[in-house]
Amino acid sequence: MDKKLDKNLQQEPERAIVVGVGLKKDGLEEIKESLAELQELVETAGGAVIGSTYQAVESWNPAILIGDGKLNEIGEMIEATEAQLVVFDHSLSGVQSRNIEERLKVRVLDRSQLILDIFAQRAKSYEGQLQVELAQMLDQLPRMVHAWKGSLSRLGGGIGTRGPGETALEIDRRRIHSRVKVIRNKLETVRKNRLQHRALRQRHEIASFALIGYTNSGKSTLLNRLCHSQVYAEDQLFATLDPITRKFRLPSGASTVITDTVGFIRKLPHHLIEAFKATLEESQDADILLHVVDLSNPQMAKQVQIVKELIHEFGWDRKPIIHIFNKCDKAPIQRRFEISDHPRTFISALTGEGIDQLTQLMEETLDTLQREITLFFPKGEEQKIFELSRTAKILRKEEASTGTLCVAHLNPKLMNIWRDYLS
Ligand SMILES: Nc1nc2c(ncn2[C@@H]2O[C@H](COP(=O)(O)OP(=O)(O)OP(=O)(O)O)[C@@H](O)[C@H]2O)c(=O)[nH]1
Ligand SMILES: [Mg+2]
Repeated sequence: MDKKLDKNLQQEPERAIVVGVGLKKDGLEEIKESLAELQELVETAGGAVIGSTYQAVESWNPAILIGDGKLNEIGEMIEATEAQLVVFDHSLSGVQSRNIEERLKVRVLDRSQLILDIFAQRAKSYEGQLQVELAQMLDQLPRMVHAWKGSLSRLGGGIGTRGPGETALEIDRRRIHSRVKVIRNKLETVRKNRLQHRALRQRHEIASFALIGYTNSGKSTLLNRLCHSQVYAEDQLFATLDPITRKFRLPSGASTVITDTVGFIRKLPHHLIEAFKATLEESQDADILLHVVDLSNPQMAKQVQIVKELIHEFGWDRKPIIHIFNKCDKAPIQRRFEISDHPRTFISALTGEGIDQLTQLMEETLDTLQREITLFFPKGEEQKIFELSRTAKILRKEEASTGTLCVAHLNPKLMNIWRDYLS
């Protein structure tokens, strides 16, 4: 399957060398796994990986991140392979990228910049594009500060060296700051619109699920399977960027919605998380999270851990989570025994295996969610209140001239049954 983006199909892919780097104390395994993923990211961005190397360091080198010898070795690789780009699997400060670029004489990127580049290519919606631009600006700002400090120390500072550099930098920084402000304002407007839509949905008390999980785990494929939709699902990282919501009917007939959103990845740039807050809010509002895991991926355990850490960071721990182990069709059966998460289900979004059990589990989990709901029974229909009291707990009743207001504990299934009376 072609992993490149349409835009790059016509062009010669950029020739890249990827460099894994980590601290010795974290172990080589982590460096290698993350590097394999970086390679996929480069391919997703439209590049061709023609060389790869890694180093475990005792501590970070503030000037060039890695060891001097390693950098020379990369220089030799570039000569031998005619690489045009070197991508580091760790964030680089402004000083570090500039020093490395000077030494290697090719373009240098770090993992964050690469992910941002993919996002920039993927963003289709107005909001998505604004979010990516914001992330890029936020990513650039600290690099500029460091580059400036670095250049001062390199020049030895002093009279005559500071003025122009500082002014140029200050102008650039001010320009970025004001652009950041403009984008934030625009995003706020989009967000308000979105909130209005959501409020409407909540007024109708439609229960909602959010698909979350590591990138490429099969979230969009599952959405398509459940909702008979045809959203973009591909064997590439970050196929989905903009959140998509589709209607979904539970086996009992209750109407719900499912939202699919951007996938997670290790070392996700923090600016991206901040910029994508609005998108992530869609998941934040869901009643139940559907954590989709690629059971067939050799790095499954690590991927689950990353997603759990992010769930914690976003404060979603208190939401009910269904763990969905996907790609059963191609995972070795014994992998199922490595799992301890509950509630869980094993499926294949591709073949449809286990989908009935999943929808059953979604229904059962929703049933456990009770909410305080206000219903209104017009004059003449008060006998319905007795009917309601047989299946739901009525908390309060208030008589008015036109009918009776009732506050009751309802689960989504009951909400659906009583939808005509929801006030
Ligand atoms: N064999 C197999 N492949 C699957 C299954 N589910 C999804 N895939 C494949 O996995 C790849 C990724 O699927 P997506 O649905 O795009 O994954 P995603 O989680 O939405 O990915 P992002 O949007 O990139 O975060 C596609 O090539 C799917 O065809 C499955 O159950 N079995
Ligand atoms: Mg997707």
